Amino acid sequence: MNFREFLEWLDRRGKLIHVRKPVSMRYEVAAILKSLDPKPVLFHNVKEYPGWRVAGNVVGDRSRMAKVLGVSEDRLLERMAEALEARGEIEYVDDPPCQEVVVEEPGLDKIPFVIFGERDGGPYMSASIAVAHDPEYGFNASYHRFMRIDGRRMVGRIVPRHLHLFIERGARDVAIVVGAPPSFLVAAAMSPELGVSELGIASWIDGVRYARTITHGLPVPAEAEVVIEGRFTEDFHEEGPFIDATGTYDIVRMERVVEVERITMRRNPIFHVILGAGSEHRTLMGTPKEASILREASKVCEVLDVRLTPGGCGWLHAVIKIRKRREDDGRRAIEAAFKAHRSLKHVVVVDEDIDINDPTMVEWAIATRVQLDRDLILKPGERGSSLDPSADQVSRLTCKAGLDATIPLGVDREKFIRARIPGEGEVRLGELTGGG
Ligand SMILES: [Mn+2]
Repeated sequence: MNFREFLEWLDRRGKLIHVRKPVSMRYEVAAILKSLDPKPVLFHNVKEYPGWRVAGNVVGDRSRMAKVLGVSEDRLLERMAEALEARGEIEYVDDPPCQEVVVEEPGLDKIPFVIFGERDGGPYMSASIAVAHDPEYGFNASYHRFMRIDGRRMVGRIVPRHLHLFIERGARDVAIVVGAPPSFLVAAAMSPELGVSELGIASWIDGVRYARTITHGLPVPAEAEVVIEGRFTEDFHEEGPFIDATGTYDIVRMERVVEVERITMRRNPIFHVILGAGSEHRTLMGTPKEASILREASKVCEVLDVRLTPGGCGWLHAVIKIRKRREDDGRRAIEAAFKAHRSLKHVVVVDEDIDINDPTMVEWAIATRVQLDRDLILKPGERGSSLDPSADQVSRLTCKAGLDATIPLGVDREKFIRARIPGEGEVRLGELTGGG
């Protein structure tokens, strides 16, 4: 399924909100996406960019992500963990839809970049996936926001992961995909080990096929809406501020400038916008990490489920539900979670009777099952997320902590189990007030 087919699928189910009134890419689109979050929205008329449509909040929740992976929601993490291990082939097609329109004199000022907030460093694209090649490690696909500098140049935030390494090793050619097939949106959000291609994972998920970019022959999804072909230059430019997953402004950094060489697109293109700190951002970013934690912690104890919680920005806080068999299962799960997700800051381990989708229940477990001198693991001086304003955002040094909120073994469990009142949950207000 390609990007517009996914929107059509949402539309058939009555989920897609069509905004036909002209809207501005300066604040207005972002404000609407935020107000309607996580509902998917298609903007038919953007004031500054005639001819474009813009879509946001697309893969905005777990059920939509499960649909992309072809499973029910309860199998989402399991399937995602399988995808992380998958090795798919990159197959090419001729005459790809993503090259229906070829712009040889590219002007980034004609592409609907967004201004999200008042302090934004410039107009941004946020659903942009960079494809690059390394002779030893193959093809990599990863999300990077890009800020427009002028008609030919932009600057992206290249966090020190695979693409960063490729550039250090000499890679300069880049293809930036916007409006990718959902399986590619999901695969590019994963962090398989170096040398495992996210492109192969996308084709494993639902058979995505690729086109070769005209300028450099890099593989991009054949049915992508827009492809920006360019090069990383030797120039650096300020990047930021930008509202990131924490909902706070990320700091300004000097980043490498990309020069655009050619733009290709489908006819009547749809530009994808990911709202920073919105549900789509957090779902795409966080769910693959939940799967990584599930996989790693399952090596040391029986893990039933994992969530990166909304209050923890879908990134910094994990809750792990286990079936406890040994006294140190909680501690083992905590250590495994930090190993699986390097940006994780706080993790809470709970028993199987706790609903990990309910923050109140998780807090209740902390309130009634924890003694901090026994159950808290503190890990100062660790390298964590660059997004956390309370940490050192340059060195990324932070204090991590794990909390084992499981019931100790060898105690009277009855003391810890939530008491139930017979008939609770079955009361119908209408029947009580109906009179008679
Ligand atoms: Mn990678």
